Amino acid sequence: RALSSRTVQRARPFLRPFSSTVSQPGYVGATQGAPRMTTDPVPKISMLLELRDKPGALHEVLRYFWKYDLNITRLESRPKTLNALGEARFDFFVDFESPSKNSTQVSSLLASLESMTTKAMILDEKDVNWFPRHLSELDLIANRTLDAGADLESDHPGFNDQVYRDRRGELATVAQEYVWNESIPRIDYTKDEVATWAAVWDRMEGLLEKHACSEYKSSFEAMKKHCGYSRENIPQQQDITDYLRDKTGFRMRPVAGLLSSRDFLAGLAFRTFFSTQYIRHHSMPLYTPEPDICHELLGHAPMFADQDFADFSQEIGLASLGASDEDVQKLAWCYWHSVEFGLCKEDGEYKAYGAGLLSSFGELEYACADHRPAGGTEERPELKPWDPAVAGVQEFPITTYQPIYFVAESLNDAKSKMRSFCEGLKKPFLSRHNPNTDSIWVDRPV
Ligand code: HBI
Ligand code: FE
Repeated sequence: RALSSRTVQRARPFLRPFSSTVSQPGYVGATQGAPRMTTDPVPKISMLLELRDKPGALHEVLRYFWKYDLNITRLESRPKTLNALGEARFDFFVDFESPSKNSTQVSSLLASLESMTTKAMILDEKDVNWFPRHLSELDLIANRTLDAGADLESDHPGFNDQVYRDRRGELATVAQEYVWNESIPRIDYTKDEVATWAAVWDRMEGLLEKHACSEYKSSFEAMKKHCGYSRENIPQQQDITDYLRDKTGFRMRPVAGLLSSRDFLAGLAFRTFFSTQYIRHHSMPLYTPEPDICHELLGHAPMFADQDFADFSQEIGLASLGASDEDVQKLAWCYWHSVEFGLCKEDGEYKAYGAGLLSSFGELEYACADHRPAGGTEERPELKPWDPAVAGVQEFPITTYQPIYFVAESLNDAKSKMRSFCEGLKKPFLSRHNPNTDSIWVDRPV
């Protein structure tokens, strides 16, 4: 069994003072070289190695540091959960002295380690993108909307309606002025707005009963009781937040419009869902080209009352913090194929847990209806088992129904597959959320 951090840090705390002396200048570690008596600190390189959990795995790897005369100053291990194939792995963080990461010794070391590790990388702090560390720092990203929140495209149903445009401007301002520790302003929705909400409600209610997953249905019922969900009333974000915070610690936060994937996913790391407050144009109550309150409150909000789903969403958010652009895209595509369009199995039937489905009467039916081969020429979507490695690179259309849906065995299965996938991403540090301080804890300096 590979050395576990528990063995080192808990069972033998007395070893700690000794291990720290290893990094003192002048100490001769496991190198063959002559003792160095200089007091100049030698530059250090940090490396992440992922190893299979088997006897001797660490020993095999460490030999090469010795072989290339690289002096190790710190060694830390961290067990990982089983990967998709059920294999146990360990991450090892190794610091060693070297004047440059481009030296021949370091290149030789990397080349040698390639074949005996499942991942070997130099951790370069300059590569880490900035990310919020505390809930209050969501204020710094909340207004970086891609559109201004109120500028409508010429093909938007409300483009020629000045009253609608003014209202959009007003609600955009409410969102832009919101500060993280205030309570969320209550919106006094107009009669017309409530009528649009009711039109969507009437079309969705029966379909949700038939095709929504059981977690959604029970939360939805509870939210009718506790947060003002009804066909005559558009619920308020603060009431939903109060309810969700008791259930799963999730909260809503107003946003004026679309955020970049990176900014939007960062909110999820803090169990925060950026939610619009405006409603679609009344001329087309069953269509919206952008997220609106019907999508956020009917599609997303009830799902965040489920613990597995809440954890699943936060998992994507935590993985996105400081990730490369490439990995953020993968996570955004996973989000799309799950949080927006995910299906799960329930007693042999396909049920929706994705908000894009739960708020679209046409597509909900299309995605969940009988999946036996159609008799005629009717188009049928393809179903694939939920696998983040596949979903993360699966392209999708945004203006038509999805040609492919990913099906999870359960929300718990969706979560554990997501967790293993996130652990496999090349990220030089691990981030966790501390709900007591609303901050992100990172396991090494970045
Ligand atoms: N921004 N405001 C907002 N709402 C979303 O639902 C949203 C977003 N930005 C990106 C996004 N969704 C997803 O499509 C993924 O890119 C994460
Ligand atoms: Fe959405």
